[in-house]
Amino acid sequence: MNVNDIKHAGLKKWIEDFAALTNPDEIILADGSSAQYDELIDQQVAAGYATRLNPAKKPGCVAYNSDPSDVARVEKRTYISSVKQEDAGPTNNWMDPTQLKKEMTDLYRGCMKGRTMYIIPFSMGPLGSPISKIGVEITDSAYVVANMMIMTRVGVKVLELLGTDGYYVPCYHSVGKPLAEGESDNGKWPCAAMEHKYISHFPETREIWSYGSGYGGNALLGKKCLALRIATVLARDEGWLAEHMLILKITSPEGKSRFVTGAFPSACGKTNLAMLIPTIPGWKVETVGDDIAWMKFGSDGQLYAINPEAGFFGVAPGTSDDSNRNALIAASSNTIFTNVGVTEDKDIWWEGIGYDAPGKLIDWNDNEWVQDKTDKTQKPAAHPNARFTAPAVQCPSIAAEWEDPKGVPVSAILFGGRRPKTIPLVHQSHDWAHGVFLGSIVGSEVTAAALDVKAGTIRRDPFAMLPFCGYNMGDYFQHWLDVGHAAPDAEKLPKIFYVNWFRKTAEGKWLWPGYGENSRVLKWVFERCEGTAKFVDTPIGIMPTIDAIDRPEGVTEEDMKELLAVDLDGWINEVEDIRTNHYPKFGNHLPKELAVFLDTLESNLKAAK
Ligand code: GTP
Ligand code: SPV
Ligand code: MN
Repeated sequence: MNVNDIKHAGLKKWIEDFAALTNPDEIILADGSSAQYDELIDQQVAAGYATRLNPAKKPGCVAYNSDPSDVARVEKRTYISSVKQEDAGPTNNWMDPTQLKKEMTDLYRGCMKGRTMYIIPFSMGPLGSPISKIGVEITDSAYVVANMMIMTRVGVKVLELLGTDGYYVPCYHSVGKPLAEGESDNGKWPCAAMEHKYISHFPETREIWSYGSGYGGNALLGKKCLALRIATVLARDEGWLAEHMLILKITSPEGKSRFVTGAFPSACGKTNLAMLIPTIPGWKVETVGDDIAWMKFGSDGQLYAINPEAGFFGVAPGTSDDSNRNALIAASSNTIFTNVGVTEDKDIWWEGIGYDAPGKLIDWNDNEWVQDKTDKTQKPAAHPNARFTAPAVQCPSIAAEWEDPKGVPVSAILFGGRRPKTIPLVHQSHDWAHGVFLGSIVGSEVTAAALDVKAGTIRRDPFAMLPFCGYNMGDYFQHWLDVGHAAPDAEKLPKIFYVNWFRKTAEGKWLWPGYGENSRVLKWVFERCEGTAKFVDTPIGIMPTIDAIDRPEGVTEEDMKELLAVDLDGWINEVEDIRTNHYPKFGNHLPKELAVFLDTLESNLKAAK
């Protein structure tokens, strides 16, 4: 099938108009077939953009290296272009939509010259599910097409669902590097200069316009752009939740299963938690999703979650047989690696993969690289935000329900982030509204997942949604409160917890081993849902008693006391920071209910001192 066979007149005209503007050499429809996928990858390998990996070690896999300037999301170039600036709120970049569209139209003019335009019809969520949303991405990047084919459901079936007049979210994407007559990329990753990169969202008209970057969330527009920024707007209007959350299934030794979602900021452990292998005997964890959850009430009054994605775009460094074996297996075939090291026998390697680099590598900058463990200043072979794009079905821990169109019933929601101090291993809210308060105050050390924010510093990242909310974050807090109020049965609302795997000692060592050992905390969460866990009420919320969570090897009773202590002074500083630097940003969009929770927390802490 090609573009001329498209039966949807509106879609056809939209494609023709953009082709007239961008002037590509040819237009190809992504039909979703594996033959087309293979052909695309072969072309890319032949043109020098990608390296085919050793079929005996990594069958069906390729490795790409990006341009060194194009390695992560660019938050400063990401816009929520609502008609009114107030609707984008204090945490988003804003430009007037008319002006932004004019600037971007000038950039798009002729931008696909010398390139192929691909049309990608895709579904976020299982094909035909009432919760799913359809988008069509137009791109001039074959890398984007191949990634979208793993991350979403792509192809002719989506066009069939659209019929002659079905609704889709229109998504424009260009790498922003037209080729002059006879010019070629010479196998180099094409992208535009930083000041020409735009990741733009028009919430009123539900459009996505992206220009200048080929990497991850900037370019795979189904993920952060559609499934979060545009979906948050749809969710607000339609009474549901679109969230930056993993979804997991946990089963007790007695065979009872519950589903848990968790919102942690980028590169703060969602993929790892979703795929964890419990260290506690008899317990089982399975994976429904690792990055995004869409949640709606079912007719039984329960909140149900679906994973709108079909693959994992996971952080590679730190992924090892010890830390996340399921991810390694998921990414052992039919996977695209970006910005990792490649060995001489065409296998992959990265920092924290669990073994030393075998011989000479080609690093993510295309240079020869030999590991020198005596050189503490040696640059890494893999970029810290290097990623694997792997089909979800290949994950050994994938849950049977992962594609169930009605979703999975959610018993508990976790919030968390990287906090070396103050925030305990786990505490629980008293109810939904108090849980919304906990979500609203989440802070985390910044990671390498975004390019232009300073890694290592702590910033507030409410609900792990700071870079992903498509409207005023104050109104988003209110929407969460409203969802609680609208619940058909408050008793059936998920319980809300705040976790922190990232406490450090004064010497900078992890106080908690994390990874599989996090199953101990999940067990307590499970038991809270059952009503069987041991707990105490504290000034910050409900917490496990010191003996409620079995200690992992290497964690002393002293460590456990520190992990589960309420650090009164630390929390008083926290309150002070929220009061001065965080909440005031939202002005009169801050729900009064949340300001009251902050007052109560402060008086609880002062009373306990
Ligand atoms: P995004 O895909 O960017 O949204 O990230 P994510 O939230 O899925 O993070 P991911 O699970 O990929 O983890 C990111 C980094 O955190 C990796 O380097 C992990 O090794 C590390 N990490 C994950 N879980 C833990 C944990 O429990 N303890 C510690 N210390 N590190 C962890
Ligand atoms: C994140 O940064 O949260 C990611 C990677 O999941 S990206 O798709 O680039 O947004
Ligand atoms: Mn993410």
